[in-house]
Amino acid sequence: MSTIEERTEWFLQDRFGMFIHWGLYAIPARGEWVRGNERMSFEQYKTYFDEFDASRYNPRAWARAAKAAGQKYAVLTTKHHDGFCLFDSKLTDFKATNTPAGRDLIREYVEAFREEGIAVGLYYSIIDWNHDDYPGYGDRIHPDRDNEAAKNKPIDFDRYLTYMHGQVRELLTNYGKIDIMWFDFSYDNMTGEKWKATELIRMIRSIQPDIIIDNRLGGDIRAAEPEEYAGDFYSPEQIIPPGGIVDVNGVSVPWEACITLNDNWGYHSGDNAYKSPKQVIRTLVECVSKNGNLLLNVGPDAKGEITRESLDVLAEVGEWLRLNGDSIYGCGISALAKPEWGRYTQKGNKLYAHVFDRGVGPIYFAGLKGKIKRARLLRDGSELKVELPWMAEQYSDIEGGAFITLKGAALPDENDT
Ligand code: FHN
Repeated sequence: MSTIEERTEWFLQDRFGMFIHWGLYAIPARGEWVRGNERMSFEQYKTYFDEFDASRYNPRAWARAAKAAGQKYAVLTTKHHDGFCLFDSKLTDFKATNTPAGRDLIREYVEAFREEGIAVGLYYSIIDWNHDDYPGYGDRIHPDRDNEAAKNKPIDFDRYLTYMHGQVRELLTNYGKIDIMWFDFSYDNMTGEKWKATELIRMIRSIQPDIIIDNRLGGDIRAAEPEEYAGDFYSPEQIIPPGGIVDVNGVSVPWEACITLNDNWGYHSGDNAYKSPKQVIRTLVECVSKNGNLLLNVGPDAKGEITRESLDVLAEVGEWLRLNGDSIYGCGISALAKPEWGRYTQKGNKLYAHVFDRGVGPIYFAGLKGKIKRARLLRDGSELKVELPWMAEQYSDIEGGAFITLKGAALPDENDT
């Protein structure tokens, strides 16, 4: 069997992906937790099932938007906590092929993104409010079990696990090569073997040996001997871990920060808090400067369209990456201390300087005296005169990430001035 390093090599090269949360919840347009938060009964929620027509769903347009944004992989929700399946599962009737949409939305997604050369990931919620044998948890009990009688309804959790494992098998058998399996999420004592996670992981790897899997079945990828189900990458959410993520030996582990483009995962009609292109670029640079990936989320509307606001931000980020992508793809952490004015990313002996907070006067490069072979502005390839330790005045702002070729791969000594 391949190692985590072998399986994640392409993933750590690609660095930037598109997360997509889409489903029935886009109709009420109050986020993907709307059924749970508002304790909707099945009957209430089924009204959305009966009208879901995906009439403007065009996954090729989604794939082109991701490509234009410089995103090299994507992860789409196949089933969220509400239990609604975007794929033609033989194990349930609560699926897109039984709605007015009448289509296997996952098949179309996989085909469209592959045709655009984008790696495909599938998100699958191990929480399922729609399944009679799923217990719900904590104060987020199963929406249908909000009353005393329902709360004490007998369930057969093993029957739920047979269903859950069966659907994962369907997803990894029926749609060709899948690059990422993105589970969501373990909690409290519902973790690890409570999901029969070892059995599940072994089944997955027997069907798709090269697939990479996130860490949300439980276990700890940072442990000296991680559980078999601990996955291949860590998935911090709405946060960039301050020092990146390392194992007990201080060695970086693969990680990916999943972050919303506005404030919601699923479509929310009142949410206009979109991050600016510059904020997204800085977030991406920060992730890569700490050896991490960024999975940036969009929530398409009830008809299947990514919002105009999202598309505009993605397009501008893509233009920056068109000019500066060498400082992101295949790059990672530098041994140099973080400079006051921004961040470094590095690939071999190429150091990339991202200036975020330029003070007055020239830019100071601590520790690089006598270490630089040449310096260029990525945006236009122009030469940067570097009278070390100062960078000449003409260097401007983040849109022009610079690269500096270090003499040999030797990194400067910390005490160099
Ligand atoms: O509850 C979900 C939430 O709706 C969303 O899917 C995020 C994305 O990572 N995961 C869970 C919250 O951690």
